Amino acid sequence: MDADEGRWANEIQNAAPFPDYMVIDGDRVSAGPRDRIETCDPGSGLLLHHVPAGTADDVNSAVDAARRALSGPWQSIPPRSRGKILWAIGERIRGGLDRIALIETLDSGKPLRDARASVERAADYFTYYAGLTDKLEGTSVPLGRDKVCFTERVPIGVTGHIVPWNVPLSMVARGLAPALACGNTAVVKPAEDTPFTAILLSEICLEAGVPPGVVNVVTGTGRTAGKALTEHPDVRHVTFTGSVSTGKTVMKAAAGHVASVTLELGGKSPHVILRDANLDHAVPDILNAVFKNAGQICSSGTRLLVERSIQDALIDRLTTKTSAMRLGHGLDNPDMGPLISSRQMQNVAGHIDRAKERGVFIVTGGEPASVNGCEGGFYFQPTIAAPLDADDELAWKEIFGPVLAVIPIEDLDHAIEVGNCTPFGLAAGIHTRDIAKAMRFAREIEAGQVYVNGYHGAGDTVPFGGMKQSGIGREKGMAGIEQYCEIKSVTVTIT
Ligand code: TXE
Repeated sequence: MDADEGRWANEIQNAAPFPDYMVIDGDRVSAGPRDRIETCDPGSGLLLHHVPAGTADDVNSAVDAARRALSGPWQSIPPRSRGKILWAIGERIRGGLDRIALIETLDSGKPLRDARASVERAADYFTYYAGLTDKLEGTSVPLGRDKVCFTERVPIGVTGHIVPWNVPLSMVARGLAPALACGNTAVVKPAEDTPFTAILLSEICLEAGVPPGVVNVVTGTGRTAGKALTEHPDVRHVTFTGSVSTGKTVMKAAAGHVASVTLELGGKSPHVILRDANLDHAVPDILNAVFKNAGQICSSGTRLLVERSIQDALIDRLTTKTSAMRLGHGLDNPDMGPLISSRQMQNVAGHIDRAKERGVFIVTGGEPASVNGCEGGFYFQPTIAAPLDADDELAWKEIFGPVLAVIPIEDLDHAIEVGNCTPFGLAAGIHTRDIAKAMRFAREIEAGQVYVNGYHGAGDTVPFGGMKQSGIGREKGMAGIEQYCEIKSVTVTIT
């Protein structure tokens, strides 16, 4: 072991113990004779620890526990008290921020400052939805003198949450907090690569007063544990974030027992730069939109649609900044961290190699990167490909890595046409000083969220979700509640 490898081994040792169990009905369930799934630190490639490879039987136990908890003490806790428990979860997450963020960085590779921000975001989801528990009111419907009709919002029941690896804790919290606020119970299946913070969160829930069985975590593969969860007839709603193809599988499985779904899938979001844009402001925003989390964000601004007259100047400025970006281990707070796994690195490299074979010009980057002291890590250079035809594969396929595809456009109409020409409809951004153009873009672009002069400009209180193949349903904000309640009407005839 060389000195640098020794440093990362020490960091991992200091962060231990990692939670290596599932949480079912409030109990820790360790691997025992089951297979285990190993997870590693993407920054160094070193083994972190392992978790149980949960089976269909584990999922059955967790769903049974969640079903019992639904009709148990959870239901008799008044809404305001439920809100206090959610608030306490948020506070406990904040109290554990240093350790949770450290584990999130080691497990996902993201820079520590981003891990800290996403742990805070997770806490914010709980405090936001804590305030809603006693405001989930119904309506009354006028049916005439001899009838009284009212509606109430009731929980759906057991909810399944299948979570990806790119923003692990915050994505669990994004679904779990509104699900609990509405009085549901939950079974969470974290991603194979990043299981630890979901387990920590389930224990925080117990400490904050959530009764056993309300929040269960089954670790394991998508093929086994994920599949069993989506096919379970007692799971009434599935919240899934991940790839389009797995999303379709999840939707089919849920259809088997007519469960509802929230799907947050892929994207290839257009970021339009018109010639009147303030480039001093746009350049850092473009880079943040595409390279944050090493490009592993579904809503990243990966397609840069640039008005032709400013294309060369803008590419020069982006290239200078991009080639100076510092890659490194997440604990060193670099400009950009590693990709999640060698599999993801090979995916990204494959896209770029095929593009090069087609003759696509890579302005900067385009290769796996070697980072001093992190030789085992999964780093890829921040990459710009320009200029691209809108129908080149690199310009419309999701890559989920640090790759910016630059496509020249003639004017706003052309930008809208090119912007809408993918199967996705997740996010879109525009930089312009012309408010009329910005508003027309916002109206005509097919995207669940539009950012004007500041990508990723919203937050956890703003509804988030996709159009077209980017998904179904909305998470975050008030809209996030809708997925987790049923509306029941009661009509009384006055006799
Ligand atoms: O995703 P999967 P993967 C995209 C991104 C990435 C690609 C592949 O383009 O390159 O997906 O990543 C669980 N039934 N996104 O393979 O397969 C799995 O265990 C039930 C976009 O990681 O979608 C994990 O917990 N569950 C994205 C989760 O689904 C199943 C975030 C996601 O895995 C399952 C991540 C099954 N049959 C990747 N198969 C975003 N929208 O933010 C797998 N899973």
